[in-house]
Amino acid sequence: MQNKEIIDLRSDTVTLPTEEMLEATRHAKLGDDYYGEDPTVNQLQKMAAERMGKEAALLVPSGTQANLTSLMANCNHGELVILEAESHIYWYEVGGISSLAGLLPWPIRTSAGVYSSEELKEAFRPKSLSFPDAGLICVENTHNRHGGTIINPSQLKDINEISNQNNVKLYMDGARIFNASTALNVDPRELTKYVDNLMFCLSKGLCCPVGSLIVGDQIFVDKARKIRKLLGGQMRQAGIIAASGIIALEKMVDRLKNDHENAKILADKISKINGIRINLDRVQTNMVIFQLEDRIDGNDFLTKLKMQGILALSMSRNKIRFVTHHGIERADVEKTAATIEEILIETIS
Ligand code: TLP
Repeated sequence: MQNKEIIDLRSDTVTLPTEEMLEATRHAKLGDDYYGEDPTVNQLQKMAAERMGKEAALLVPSGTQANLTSLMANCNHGELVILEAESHIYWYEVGGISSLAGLLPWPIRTSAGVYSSEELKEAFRPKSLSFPDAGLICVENTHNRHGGTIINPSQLKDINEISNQNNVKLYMDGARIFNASTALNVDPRELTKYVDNLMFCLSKGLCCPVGSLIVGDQIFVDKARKIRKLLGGQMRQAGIIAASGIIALEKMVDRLKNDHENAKILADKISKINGIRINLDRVQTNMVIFQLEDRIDGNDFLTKLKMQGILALSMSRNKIRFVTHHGIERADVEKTAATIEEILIETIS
């Protein structure tokens, strides 16, 4: 049970499995997935591949492992990977891209998480004895540190053209791809058709306790399976994880629009509060990122918020993130906005 004393807006990763998920876990048919014999895992992987319009899928424990495995399956050691400067792979994955995968991250700074064609073309340097070969372009959809912003199909199409022209693959960290497709009101395949492969997470807005899926063509997924084993991610009766994943894909996607509505309401309310700077155009899915003016101490603000039972995440100095999810209702965002106003009136006066 979610602790309703606390309004936890730090992340959608704090969501708990639903009763239906727990029930499905209890009754899941199991087998040893090393031998490909867990029927529940097989069912989930098949569903995931279909939902994303690709040949095959592979269940891994976490989004971080999905990204690392995919980087290694897509690239040769020593190659260069073009990624966004605020991307999760670059910021939050302990540098596994270089320390474990042996790849050179080549970050491009963008304004909202999407490369323009010019920005991307410039990242490709001419072939030279001195330069490493480019192995991959990564995109993140939705983009976490840019505030849950969406890369739409036409932008993906442009990026895809440049990846083809340069003969490198295109990979999507689609941890929250269903937030993107729900907000755009399109089938996720409208987004995935432009990338070679991707991963998406079950353990965020979809409420599963564990799990991410790597999706792509059969050759890529077979390669990823071996790398998963290398990284210690081969599981056995993983049907106990997959059972929740099946419920997530069947039942938890449509409700993401509630989270998006709540995020918009929250953003709208706090945009009117003195001391806060927020770009409402960036509030496209379930995240609300805002900046506190310099005269306010961000840590002090978070402590006061916590004392009122509200948790948020610091993204950098005075930059705060709220994420709406299954455990957050309309009344919670209203209470949050009112509490922020009280704290800032007291702090500024
Ligand atoms: N993101 C977490 C934190 O690590 C910041 C969060 O609370 O948002 N890709 C993206 C775009 C992500 O946002 C995350 C998790 C991951 C990958 C990694 O997933 P996990 O946590 O399952 O390793």
